Amino acid sequence: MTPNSERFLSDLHQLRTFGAAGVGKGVIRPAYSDADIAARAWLADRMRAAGLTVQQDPVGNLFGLAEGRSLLLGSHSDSQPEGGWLDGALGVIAALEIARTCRENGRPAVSVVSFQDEEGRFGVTTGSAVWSGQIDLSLADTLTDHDGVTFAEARAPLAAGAGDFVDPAQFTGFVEMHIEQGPALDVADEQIGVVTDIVGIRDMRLTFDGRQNHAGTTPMQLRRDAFQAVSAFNTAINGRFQHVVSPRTVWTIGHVALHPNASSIVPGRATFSMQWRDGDADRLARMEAIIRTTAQEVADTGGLGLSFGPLLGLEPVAMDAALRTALEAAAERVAPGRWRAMPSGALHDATNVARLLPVAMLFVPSIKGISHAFDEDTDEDDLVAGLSVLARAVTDLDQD
Ligand code: HGY
Ligand code: MN
Ligand code: MN
Ligand code: MN
Repeated sequence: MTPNSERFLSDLHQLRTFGAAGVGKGVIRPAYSDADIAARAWLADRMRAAGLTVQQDPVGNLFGLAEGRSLLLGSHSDSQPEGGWLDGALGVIAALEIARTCRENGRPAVSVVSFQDEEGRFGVTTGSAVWSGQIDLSLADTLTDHDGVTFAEARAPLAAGAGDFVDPAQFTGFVEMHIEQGPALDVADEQIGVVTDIVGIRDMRLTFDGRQNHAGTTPMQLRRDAFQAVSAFNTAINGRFQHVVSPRTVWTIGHVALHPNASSIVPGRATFSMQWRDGDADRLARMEAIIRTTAQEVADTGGLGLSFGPLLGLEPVAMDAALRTALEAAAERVAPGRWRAMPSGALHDATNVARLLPVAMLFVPSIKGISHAFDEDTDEDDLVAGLSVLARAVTDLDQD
């Protein structure tokens, strides 16, 4: 079975026209934006043209279903607020091409999915988290984005015309192809990564409430400055984490909202995101304790109020041994000596789907290791190598 690499690349480039940023190949296609909805309508048409039955569920996860029991392939087609053209899109379009090729060859049955809000406008991998039961829909509906829009409000226009949640019992397993989003494969000039396990994540919003006041007349010692609290907190946790972390542990304050955010006003409130990731759930818990204690100390010292948003998270997961073996065998045939087994430091829908089905993932290189940025890219040869590995693995699994 040989997938059509020209058709695959053509569809991949067509998908990036939805929300094209006008900077390189970058896209702006956050979950439920007009660009995301338009891209999903186009994808649904492509699924139908491939002979699949389209079903969109109440949160906007888009499935193209084969008849009977099938392997599920896919990823997500929403992007970060500033994203690349391949993060998620690659796995969805590769799935579409494999499903199409399989139908043309008469077998095996392959279904396709594009999960919604993988990039966490509202939570962490929200669409697949709801589908898999990782979080209840009633809880997800209360989550807000950074502008205060709720998940319930964002999905309402889609939910009106949606079908039911797709029954996972019809799938035999899930395989997600993705870009690596880090430098390992590119630096080693390798073409394929077969994922061993995916890190765990914790994500929480914190708010310091101080006293909004005049920036010229308020003496420094009388201030209760919410930004100074964020700054002190950041310095303190960087020090305290050193006793707990491993070289692979990461943490990020990626979003800060100051109120009222003006040069001549001592900020009265600061709400910020705190995210941390590691392969060891105990370490994630120790970091959480440091975060909570440190934030409280900073608040008490500066006379500020402190509140915590809901703690969102996903546990570390290992990939299914049999699916992984199939990907490794296929990788060795397509790219002999130019592949490796490796962990994933990025989160993926596969983490949630692992609650329901055997899952596995394969990576292709990211040039210079760049992702979640407009200049994310991958060599065409590597994109096609990844597609070939996926096709071979799907064929081999069918023969087992
Ligand atoms: O942040 C992540 O790891 C994923 O791309 N959402
Ligand atoms: Mn992704
Ligand atoms: Mn991403
Ligand atoms: Mn290369």
